[in-house]
Amino acid sequence: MLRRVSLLAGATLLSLGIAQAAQAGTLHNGWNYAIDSFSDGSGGDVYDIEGLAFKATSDFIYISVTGGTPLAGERYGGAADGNIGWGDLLFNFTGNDIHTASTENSLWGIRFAATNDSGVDQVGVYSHVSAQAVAAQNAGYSSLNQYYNAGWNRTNTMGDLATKQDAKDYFGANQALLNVIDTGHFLGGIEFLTDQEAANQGLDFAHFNTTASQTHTFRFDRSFMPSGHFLASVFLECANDGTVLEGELANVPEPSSVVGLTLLGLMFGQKLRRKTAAT
Ligand SMILES: [Ca+2]
Ligand SMILES: [Ca+2]
Ligand SMILES: [Ca+2]
Repeated sequence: MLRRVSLLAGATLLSLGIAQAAQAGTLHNGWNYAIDSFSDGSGGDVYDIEGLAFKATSDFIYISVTGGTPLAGERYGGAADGNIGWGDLLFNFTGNDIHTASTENSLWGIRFAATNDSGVDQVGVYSHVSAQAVAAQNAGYSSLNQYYNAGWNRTNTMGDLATKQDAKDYFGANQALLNVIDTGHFLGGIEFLTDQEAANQGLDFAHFNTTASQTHTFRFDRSFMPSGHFLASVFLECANDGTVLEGELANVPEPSSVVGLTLLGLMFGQKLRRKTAAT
């Protein structure tokens, strides 16, 4: 029994170590950042995304986006609903391009903007997601090629996707850009953090000299997402800007269970020693 407990505690500690080592991307203060070009927002600052950041603990996944677009979007007469705002965040753990993953309903999606044109009703986290493109009804770009041909290719135009070709391979060159959830399985809600609460969690976009007027930070239960390597993308509804973060979600155990197991191991050890001394 003692041996089994010690082995378990050892294995748990080992996976904790891996969790800390395996985060990809630009790390700062425990967050993984994808910093986007500050000058690739077609239509000006209000349509410019400056960064996407990610942090995982044993209990929560934290996400933050910064840019010029308010959470409730911007009024725009040319959009079917009179408003252009944030699309949904789409997580892809499959290693395939986003169209393939969408066709297979194997994306995860987060609707964080309550007034956008998402295909699902509730704000929250979804698994088994297929995605759809809503730029057409939001006076936007029909494809990545159209966006690039309009002159918006800059350094870091697609965050962690380094080259134009990488972006075309992932999103398709001439296909409509998938930027909101179409269908999915609702897992649960998200909780927004104030800027102060986000700073308390170590969020620090200013380290990368961002100057965007809006930062939207939220968290949700760690158990909603699997472990593994992922690409996460977010576009505005009009596809006037978008970015991609590459990251890794490791299997992180509850710290309380590690402490518990270690204590249990110590107790068993003491008991055994006492028994040995008595005989
Ligand atoms: Ca940008
Ligand atoms: Ca809209
Ligand atoms: Ca961009």
